[in-house]
Amino acid sequence: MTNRLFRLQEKGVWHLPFGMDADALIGEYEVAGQGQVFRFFSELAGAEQAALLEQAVGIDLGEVARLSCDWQDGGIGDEDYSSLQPAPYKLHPSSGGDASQWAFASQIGGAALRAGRVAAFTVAGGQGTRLGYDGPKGTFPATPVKQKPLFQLFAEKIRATGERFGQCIDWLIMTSAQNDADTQAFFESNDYFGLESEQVHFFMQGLMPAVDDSGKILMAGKGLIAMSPDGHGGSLRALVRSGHVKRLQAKGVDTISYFQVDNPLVYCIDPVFIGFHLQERAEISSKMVPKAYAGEKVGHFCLRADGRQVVTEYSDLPQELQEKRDPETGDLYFLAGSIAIHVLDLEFVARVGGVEASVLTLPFHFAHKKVPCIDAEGKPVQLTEPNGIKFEMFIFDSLLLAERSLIVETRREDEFSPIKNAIGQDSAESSKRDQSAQALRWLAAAGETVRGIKTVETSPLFAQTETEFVKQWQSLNPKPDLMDGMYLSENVKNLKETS
Ligand code: UD2
Repeated sequence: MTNRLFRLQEKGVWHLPFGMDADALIGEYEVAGQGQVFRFFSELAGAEQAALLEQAVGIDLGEVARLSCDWQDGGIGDEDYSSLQPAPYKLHPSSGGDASQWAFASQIGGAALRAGRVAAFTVAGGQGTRLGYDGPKGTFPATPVKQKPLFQLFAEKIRATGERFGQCIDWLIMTSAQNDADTQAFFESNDYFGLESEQVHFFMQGLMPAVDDSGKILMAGKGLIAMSPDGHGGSLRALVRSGHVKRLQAKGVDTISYFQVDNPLVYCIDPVFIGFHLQERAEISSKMVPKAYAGEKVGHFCLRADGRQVVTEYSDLPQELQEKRDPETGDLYFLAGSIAIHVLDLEFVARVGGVEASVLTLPFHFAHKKVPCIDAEGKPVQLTEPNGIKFEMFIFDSLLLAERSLIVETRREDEFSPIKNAIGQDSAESSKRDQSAQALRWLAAAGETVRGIKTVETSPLFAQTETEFVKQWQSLNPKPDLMDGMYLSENVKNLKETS
């Protein structure tokens, strides 16, 4: 069924796709035991009726019924965790990996970038509830000196990589119904942060209805189904449905560099990572860092007894396994933490996200949450505890569907310091500190003494890696004075912030 309702009213009957009319759709809901969705239909104005029908026609009632049964049967949490082993990964040179392999991978990735085979992809549909920020998370001020919003930082990284490899790199941004308009307006009012508007592509992720414990679809209002985003795993479906997979394939793109909206340190398009991915002919590749501590809120890369790699989320892996140590090294046994950076093969996206992918779809996870809703009288329910189940797909579950996958180590200080919480760990404060620390390490690598300096920011247009930085810095003549609050821009202006 398509999401689009033909907005045609003839003799009082709303005509739906494939010859289905409103009465037939309402009948379908009744047969499925979901008649409550249309309980107040006759009280609604014409436009409200149309809006409800449009919402209803996009819901796959069979899928909702199946998921509700799964939830009632205890969810998908029947994994045999005791048989899990740590997944193997490619060691970073700083951990003993072979530096020559990394150099070779960089050449392969660089060639793919020069050939225009790579697009960038950000999932930005989340609501940022933990951060307590009112607005799309990508608009959040994230950098230590300039307070650049996350979207600007990523735009500059993509621009820098594009300039380096002589390509106008496409950037796909997945939004959700809640933040799409604000996100697009933000880019427009900021002139796309130096990118061409044609290279930035927004599309909305899908929605799923929330249900109560008995599988009944909850209503947010008399004419409004309680819907919520279908998780970042929904991006695969949305990429296909939005037409971007076909469009990218037509222009010769076959590789997508995926990252989340919350991590200012991410190397958005890493030639080495892309090179490894292509060399291994992987369908999905993932970056890992050794977990900082047992309870760190990241997924764990594990190997199942059938040889498949999986990510087991922090909320699923039993605590004793999260804390288990390797008796020989003393390291955490499940050391490899997922930082949600992937490279995806576009054919794989088409296969897993395609409409015909009934067998090959991602599983849904269940979140028991407080879902604002109305009761049988149409009155708002006062919620004291979770009343509903939300369904979400996770991108990393596509590992289970991949013929070939790869995990590559990166250094936390180079690439992972997300902004998730208002204060403390993984907050703007901790991330800004880590961004400054990176710039200071790069200055030290360039031979400078950085004692007494705490806050420094480097524009991605100046350098994106330590190697680039050292080269750039050494080419500066004269060099700027080192000082706290220094900003190294594209052309090394405005070195000292005044505000
Ligand atoms: C995610 C991973 C975790 C680890 C961590 C690293 C999950 C379930 N867990 O944890 O294993 O890798 O990140 O930082 O992903 N998003 C959407 N649409 C949605 C939901 C989320 O676009 O419907 C985006 C969201 O905007 C953000 C990203 O997905 O960019 C992560 O979402 P999250 O904050 O819910 O994930 P988190 O921090 O629990």
